[in-house]
Amino acid sequence: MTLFPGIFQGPLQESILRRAQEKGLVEIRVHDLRAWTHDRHRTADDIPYGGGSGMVMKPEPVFEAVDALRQDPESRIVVLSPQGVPFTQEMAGGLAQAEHLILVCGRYEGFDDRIPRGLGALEISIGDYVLTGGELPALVVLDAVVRLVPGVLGDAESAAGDSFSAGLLEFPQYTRPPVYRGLVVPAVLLSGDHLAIARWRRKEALRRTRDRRPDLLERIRLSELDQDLLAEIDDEAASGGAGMNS
Ligand code: J9Q
Repeated sequence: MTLFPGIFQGPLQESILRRAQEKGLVEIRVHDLRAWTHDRHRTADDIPYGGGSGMVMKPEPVFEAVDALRQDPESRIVVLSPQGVPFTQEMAGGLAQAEHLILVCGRYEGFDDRIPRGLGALEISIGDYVLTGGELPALVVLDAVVRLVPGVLGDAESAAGDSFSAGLLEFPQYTRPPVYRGLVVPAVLLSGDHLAIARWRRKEALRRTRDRRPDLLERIRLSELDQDLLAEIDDEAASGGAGMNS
């Protein structure tokens, strides 16, 4: 449910979201909230009680839309909002189990708080940045959820998808050609030594994760090998590795 249904037209008609619908695995409908307004100006928002700047989404259109669209008590209602709980892969997995989801998009200043409270909605944020509305967050949630619906991904794609949930960032990937504009593919990947490749990949995944997402590294249990690999990385830095001159 949105005040800007046009935003959804492109993304729903490409790639995985398109294929999932074509295969009949999901049905996605976009509803204009203004269809549930009753005044001449099709008013969906109003000034905040208590004063302040900006406008607040009115409860009536949202409640009436949900009343009309709710299929059964099992329908899960999601409100996209900067005040929501952070969206995770785990939540995507939970939402993918639902028979029916209703995603409610609002504009920036937010909803009358009776909307999420009264609807028993799950309030979700996709991250800490300022956006103009919940439409792009809703598409993010939709993409993450739909690809977890059984049958949506091919076998190759499903197998590959697992690695983020393993808790580390992905290792660096390369494809042909072996040298491009003077940039080389690490020699080990061309060596055919599968054990050495697996070790290199684990090491680079650890390096990246510690550099870029130390929060992730703290959440997983490191094996003896992992600890050795991290120690090797530290030694490289000490003895003048990448980024050091001389
Ligand atoms: C509705 N910034 O931001 C991050 N997750 C959701 C949002 C959001 C926003 C504005 C309006 C949702």
